[in-house]
Amino acid sequence: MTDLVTLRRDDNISVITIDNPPVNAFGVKVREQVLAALLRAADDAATDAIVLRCAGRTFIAGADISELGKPPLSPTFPEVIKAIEACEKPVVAAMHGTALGGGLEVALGCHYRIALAGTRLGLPEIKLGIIPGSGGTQRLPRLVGIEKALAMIMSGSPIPAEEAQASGLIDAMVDDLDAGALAFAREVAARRPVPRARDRADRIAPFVADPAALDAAAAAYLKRAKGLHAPAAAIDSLRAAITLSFDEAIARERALFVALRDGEQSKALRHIFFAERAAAKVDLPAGEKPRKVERAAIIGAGTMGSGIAISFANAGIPVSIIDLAPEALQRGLDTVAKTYRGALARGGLTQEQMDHRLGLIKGATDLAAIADADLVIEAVFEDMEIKRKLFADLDRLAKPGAVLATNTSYLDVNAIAQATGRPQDVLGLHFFSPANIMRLVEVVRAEKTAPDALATAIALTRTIGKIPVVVGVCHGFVGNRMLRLRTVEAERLLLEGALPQEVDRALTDFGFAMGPFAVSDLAGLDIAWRMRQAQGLRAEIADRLCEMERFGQKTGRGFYLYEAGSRTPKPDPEVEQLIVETAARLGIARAPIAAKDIVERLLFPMINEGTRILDEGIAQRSGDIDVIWVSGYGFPSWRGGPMHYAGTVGLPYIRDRLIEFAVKTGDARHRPASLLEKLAGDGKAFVTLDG
Ligand code: T1G
Repeated sequence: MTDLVTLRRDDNISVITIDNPPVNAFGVKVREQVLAALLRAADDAATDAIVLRCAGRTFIAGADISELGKPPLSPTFPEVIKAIEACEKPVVAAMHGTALGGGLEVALGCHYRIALAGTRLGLPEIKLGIIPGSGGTQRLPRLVGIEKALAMIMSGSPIPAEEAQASGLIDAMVDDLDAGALAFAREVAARRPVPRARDRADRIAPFVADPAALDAAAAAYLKRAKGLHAPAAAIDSLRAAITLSFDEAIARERALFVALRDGEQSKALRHIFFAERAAAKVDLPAGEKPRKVERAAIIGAGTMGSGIAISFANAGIPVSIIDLAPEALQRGLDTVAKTYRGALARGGLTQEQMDHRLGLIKGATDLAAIADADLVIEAVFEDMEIKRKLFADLDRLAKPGAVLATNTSYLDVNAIAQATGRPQDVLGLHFFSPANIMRLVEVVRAEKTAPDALATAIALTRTIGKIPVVVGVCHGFVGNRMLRLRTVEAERLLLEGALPQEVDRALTDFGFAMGPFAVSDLAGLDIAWRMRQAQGLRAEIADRLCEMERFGQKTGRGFYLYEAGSRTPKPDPEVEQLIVETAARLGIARAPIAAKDIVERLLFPMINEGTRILDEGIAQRSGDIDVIWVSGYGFPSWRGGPMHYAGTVGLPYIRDRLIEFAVKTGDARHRPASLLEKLAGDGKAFVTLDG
């Protein structure tokens, strides 16, 4: 036997150990060797019971996701699980770490399940656009009931071992996995027949008697499943559990799983899974390590600063919020406390956790308070002179080797770095608002940023639960630079014939959570207005709305109307009139625009800009751009981000449309980027550049 799976015997118990780092994914080689080990143990006269466990940091974390895009290889998951379940000797799954997806399905095929305290168990398939394809939708409800299974399968979120035990998913929790597993196996070694999940009927009985109850229970989940195929398939598969025989239901589950696995949505979501992980990679020169970060300091107690501070405290890292204005500091600290109280009220954390986290956040009104911080994040007003002056002060006050980060969303990080005598320690950490919730962070690598400073920023942002993506310096970095094109185009569409609600609807139907005009109203129109003024730019409609003091939700009027206390946008005839009059004044003949054309006008120019960003090396991979758009800008994850989506549309079509847009608008930026022309000509997709 090779080293992926080992079989040893401890007296009358055979122990099968999987050792396939990093997460013991159940790839074909592992499946082959587990099956062989199982058959040997089953045949071994000296063995009374079998333990299945894993070495390393976790029990099987599921299928090898990279195998899902390839033809299935034998022995398949269902074949191995069937063999385990059919074994006449008791098989005990001994779990630790994260037992996920196919990993949990293997455990469900075992006759008993025990877990180390701290283990998390779940079926996250839905997050990959698939359903559990190896019995999960059949065996789980037989152990925990339909309602609990529904919750686990539809959310994809793992549950802790305690909850798993309370719900009947596991038989015991242990503090020492090896000793506990052997003891448990000895206890059940003589029991016959072995208990098999497939034979259990008691937990699903209420729904077998009343199958319509499933639809009622499923309705709330399906409502949230906008655009996604997997949730409805999961319900179908659960319905099979209560209306078909076990074997028929297993076949139904497999068919549903295979159709999803081979579909575009799962492909897109798997792309995002790997792209998220790739985006956080930097090659460090040999021997270099990330610097230690034990304390952080945030400068600026605004919405951004307090949100960032909360993220640190949530991860258990002491953090100071510094604001020179005492009232501003107090407001920031109040925001933090209010956020925690809200979470407490919603049951998101305990009083003890809240007290602990609040205790990690200290306020100060003196910059000298950064002296002991290993990482300083500036989140003050977006103004180059203010930032340069601040960084000159940081240079004087910060301890040697501290990483100095700016949260600017547009400005030149090189120029900010030059205000210090230590540009190697300076980089950008572009958080998104609200910073305690949004997971994306653009980690901006400036010209002189040292590799270990960059690695520190990446490691740290991962520690606080964010998704870091490394980008280079340019105006607006990756996300906002692309967004700018969409914003300009959205305005043009108004003048050419669309209304704000039509533009927004086209994008929400595409899968975005919100359309561009609803987003502008939420963010406040005045911010972009001020920025346009600073750059000498004009937006006919948005500028006029600002002149009318229609700043969006905060003034109750923007592109839409908002009734008092409501966040629901309502179309406003006054805005329509403004649009019609402006178009007439500019000599533009308005005509209806189809939703498909709206989507293409908004997204193709962004894809074009994304291509330039790649060509300039501002983003390292097309997948990085996709991660930015999915995790920071609401691009539907099941479309895989703009660059992946471009591949599904076809680059030649996008090129041709861009040429039309350039002619129609007279905007030279819409001429296809040279790299886009090249890829379209060669019949290639962006991923081929990613290596
Ligand atoms: N397959 C392949 N590679 C995987 C993997 C997987 N299932 N899980 C993780 N990796 C790689 C990952 O790309 C990274 O690689 C490294 O492992 C560490 O991961 C039949 C079909 C387990 C909670 O969805 O949720 O079973 O970048 O950085 O933060 O019905 O990984 O280092 O080269 O994320 O400690 C269901 C996915 C599959 C679990 C660990 N399973 N994984 O988190 O490390 S579908 C999942 C995770 C399925 C069945 C169906 C997390 C983790 P690299 P990491 P982490």
